[in-house]
Amino acid sequence: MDENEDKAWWRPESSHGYSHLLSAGRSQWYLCAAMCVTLTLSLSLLILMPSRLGCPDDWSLHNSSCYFFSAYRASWYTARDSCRSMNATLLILTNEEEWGFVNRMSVGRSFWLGLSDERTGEWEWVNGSPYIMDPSKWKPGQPDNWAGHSIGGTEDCAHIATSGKLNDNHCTTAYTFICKARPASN
Ligand SMILES: [Ca+2]
Repeated sequence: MDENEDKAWWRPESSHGYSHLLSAGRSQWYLCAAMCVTLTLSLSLLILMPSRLGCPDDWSLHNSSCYFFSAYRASWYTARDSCRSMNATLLILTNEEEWGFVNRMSVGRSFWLGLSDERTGEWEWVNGSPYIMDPSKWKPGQPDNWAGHSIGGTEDCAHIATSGKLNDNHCTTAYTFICKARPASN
């Protein structure tokens, strides 16, 4: 028996035994951590699940936006103000996909959208953002800013015509209209 062997009697475990204990402790810690993460995720899901995005009655939810297709007609100004009164904006289109959706939803009807050149002579969205002219979206020969209306003035507001293309018309013309809003959590 050498000196080292003699001192080994008080060790509760060999060095291999310690690592076994350490390894067991680590496993328990990992298990606890995994359970905590699972519990946290479960609670988060329970909290978040009921708060789904939703739109008011008579509005359509599409790609995280709410759309209101009015059943009544109004001038462009009244349409704009009506949308605002509902915490929405007269329709501002942001991409081709949205244009397709609105077109499908408005087949055979005329709707105002939030597009006008009345303020500056340049076409702009109702929130003041510039409109990039895309002739393919307009009826042939439009916008023509026609001045033959008996009420005077020209055509400064854009609507989606029954053909599914854009046309400019006198802003006081009565058309149905489309509002767009962010969905609310409910
Ligand atoms: Ca026109």
